[in-house]
Amino acid sequence: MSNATPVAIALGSNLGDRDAHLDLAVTRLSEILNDLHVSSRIDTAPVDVVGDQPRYLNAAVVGRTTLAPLDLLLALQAIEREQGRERPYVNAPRTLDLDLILYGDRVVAEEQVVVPHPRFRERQFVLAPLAEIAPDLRDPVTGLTVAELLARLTAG
Ligand code: PH2
Ligand code: MG
Ligand code: MG
Repeated sequence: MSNATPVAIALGSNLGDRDAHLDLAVTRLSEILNDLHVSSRIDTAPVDVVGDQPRYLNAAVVGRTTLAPLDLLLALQAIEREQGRERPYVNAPRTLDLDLILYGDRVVAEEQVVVPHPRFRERQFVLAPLAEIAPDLRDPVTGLTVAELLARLTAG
């Protein structure tokens, strides 16, 4: 559906069979998004976490949706739960994390939905895979493309 909104989603896993969790996520995302493009996977050191945590497997997808932002978010959370996601504390190790990064050019700051993701501009583990599949996608807040955000981050 070409009039659907382009969205970007970041995937992360650092608990259990990381590849299997991302495989399932991609299968489910292909069921709810049109025109899905999937990045390669990168093994990354944990960022902003307390204590010793396993390394992450990160990836990104872009696709198109007619779901409203909150409905998309609820769908992502249902996929996380299907993979046994638990939330014992902030940034705890997780089987699967699906973060809504961009929803077209919409800027939403509501209690349940915040998009663009507030920290994605500082996160190489989000920008690098996203730049591989959608370098020209634009952040509505800074006006910069994903490729420009990544260049800015790696230059700084
Ligand atoms: N996710 C976090 C916190 N830290 N570090 C890496 N490398 N990859 C992540 O996906 C990640 C993280 C919170 O969601
Ligand atoms: Mg996250
Ligand atoms: Mg999350």
